[in-house]
Amino acid sequence: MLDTATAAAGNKTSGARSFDAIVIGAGIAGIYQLYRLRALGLSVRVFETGGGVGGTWYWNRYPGARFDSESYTYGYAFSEELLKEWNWSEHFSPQPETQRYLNHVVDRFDLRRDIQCDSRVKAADFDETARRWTVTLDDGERYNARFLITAVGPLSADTLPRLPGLDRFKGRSFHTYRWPHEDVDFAGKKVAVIGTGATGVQVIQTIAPLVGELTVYQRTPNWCTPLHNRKIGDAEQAAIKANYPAMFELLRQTPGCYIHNTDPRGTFEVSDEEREAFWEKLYAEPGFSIWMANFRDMLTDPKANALFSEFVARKIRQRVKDPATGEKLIPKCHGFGTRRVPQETGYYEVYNLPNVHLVDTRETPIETITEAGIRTSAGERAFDMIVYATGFDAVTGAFDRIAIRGTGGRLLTEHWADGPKTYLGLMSSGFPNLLTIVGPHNASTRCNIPRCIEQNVDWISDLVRYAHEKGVTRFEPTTEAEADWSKHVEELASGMLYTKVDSWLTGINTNVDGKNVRRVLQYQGGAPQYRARCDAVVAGGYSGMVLR
Ligand code: NA7
Repeated sequence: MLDTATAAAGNKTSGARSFDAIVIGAGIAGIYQLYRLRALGLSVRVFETGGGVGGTWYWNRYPGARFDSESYTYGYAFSEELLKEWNWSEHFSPQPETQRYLNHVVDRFDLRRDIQCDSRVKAADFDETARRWTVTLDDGERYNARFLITAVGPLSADTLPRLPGLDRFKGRSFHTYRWPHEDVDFAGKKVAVIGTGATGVQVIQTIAPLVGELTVYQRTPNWCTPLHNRKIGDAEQAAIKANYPAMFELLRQTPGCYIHNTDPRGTFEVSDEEREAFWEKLYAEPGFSIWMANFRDMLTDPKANALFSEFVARKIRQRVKDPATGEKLIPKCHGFGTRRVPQETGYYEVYNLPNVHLVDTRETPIETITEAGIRTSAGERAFDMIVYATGFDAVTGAFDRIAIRGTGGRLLTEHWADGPKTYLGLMSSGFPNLLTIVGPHNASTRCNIPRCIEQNVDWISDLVRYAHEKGVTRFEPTTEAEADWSKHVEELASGMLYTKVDSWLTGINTNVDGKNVRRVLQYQGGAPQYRARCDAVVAGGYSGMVLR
C-alpha cells in the first residue's frame, strides 16, 4: 500500500471564471506573484494542487526536512514589516516552521481568498482569437485569463523507482514528497530507505535513532558535508535583523544569492598548508560555504576538484568506523559539487550504529519489491515500511505533467522535446502571454531560490503592468531571440564539470522515459549577470519580443 498525503482542509472557491491572470502553484513563487499582481489591481486566481499553500514546504513534510540556505536569507525580502516581525528560530529552518511562515505571509497580506487549493491544472490552451489562455482543472472546470504564469517549482514532479512489485508491498510505503500529514511511528519498526540524495540523507539521519532497524539502499553515494545548524538566540536575532540591509545587498552580488561568495584564489595558487587550513575552515563552517565559497576553479578544474574530493573522502573515512562501509559511502564516479551537495548532521555516524545497514545497489541490484520487503540479487529483506527518497523529474517534469498548448495547438513538451528552448528562462516562442517563473534556462535553480524567484516575479509583474497599460494583448519572444538565449545558456555551462555527471541538475531521471539525455537546464552565469540581462531586455523596449 502506497500512502499519499491526504488533502488538508480545502478551500475551493466558486464565482468568476475569467481573470486578468492565472497563476499555477501556491508555493513561494505563486504567493509572491499573487501579491504583486493584486497590487497592480488585476484580478488573479491561483490554482494549487495541494490542500494548503507552501508548495515544496507543504509537500515535503518527511522527518528531518529543513533548509540548506540560511533561514534569514531565504525569507521574502519584499516587505520590511514582514522582515521585522518574523523570527526564524534556527539558522536552517525545519519544514514545520517554514510552512507556518508561508501561511503567515498568505494571511498577513490577505492572499488566501484568491488561492484555490485541491485544484490541479491538467491543461492550458491558448486561444489565438481571444488572445487568452483557457485553463482546465482535473475536475473538468475551466477558467480563462489574459496572462498565464507557471509557478510550479523545479522539484515538484515526484518519481517512484521503476521497480516491479511497488503495489505488492503489504507494509506502509511513502515517497518523501507525499509524506502523510499525521505522525508516522517508527519505534521498533524495520525500515528501508531507497535513495541517498539530499532528501534521503535528511530522512536517514533523523529516523536512524528512532527505528528498530534501518536499511539504506544506496545506488550512488554523494559528497555530504556538515550543515552545522543551531538555534538563533535573542541577541543574534536582533543582530541578524539589524544587518538585513547589508545582507540583502551582499545577496544581490553573489552568484547564487547566498551569503557565501566564491574565493578569488585558484586551488594551486596557495601552499599545501594554506590550502589544507582553508578547507578545514570551510568544513567547520555552516551551510553551503564549502560549495559556494571554495576556490574559484573548484567546479571547473578537474585536478582542483579531485584534490578537494580527496579531502572530503578523508573526512568520510575518519567518521565511518567500518572501512568497507566508509569506502561505499565515498563517491567514485563524480567529483565534489558536481551534484547537489547534501548538507548533513551526523549522517556518516549513522552507519556506526548497530541497527543500520548499507546496501550498495550497484553491487547487489534491487530486483523487485515483494509483499514482505525488498529483494536484491543477494536475497530478500523484510520491512514494516519503505521510504522512497527517489527524487523528482526535475525542472521540466512539472511542465510535462500539464498539457500546455500554444499557437497552432503545439504542446510545450513537443517544443522542448530536444531540450528546453526559452527566452530568459521565462518565455518560449509560440506560447504567447505565458510566463514561467523558475523555468528551465533561468538562474533560479542554481540560486538561493526565493531571491531569484523575487527577481523573476518582479520582472514578470513589470511586463504584465506594461502590457496592461499599453493595451498589449499578446506578447512572445521571437524565435531568433529564443535561439540566441538558448545558445548563450549552453555556452555558459560548457566547461563546468557538472555537465558531465548524471543528476537532476542535468535532467537525468532513470525512472522517467526520455530523461536519459543530459541537458543544460540552468543559467550558469550567476544571478547578477542574469538580472542584468533581464534588465537590458526591458531597457531595450522588450527587445527580442513581439508585443501586439
Ligand atoms: P535526488 O537528489 O534526485 O536523489 C534521489 C535518490 O534516489 C538518488 O540517490 C538516486 O540514486 C536514488 N534513486 C532514484 N531512483 C532509484 C532507483 N530506481 N533505484 C535506486 N535508487 C534510486 O532527489 P532528492 O529528493 O534527494 O533531492 C532533490 C533536491 O531537493 C535536492 O538536491 C535539494 O535541492 C532539495 P542515483 O543518484 O540516481 O543513482
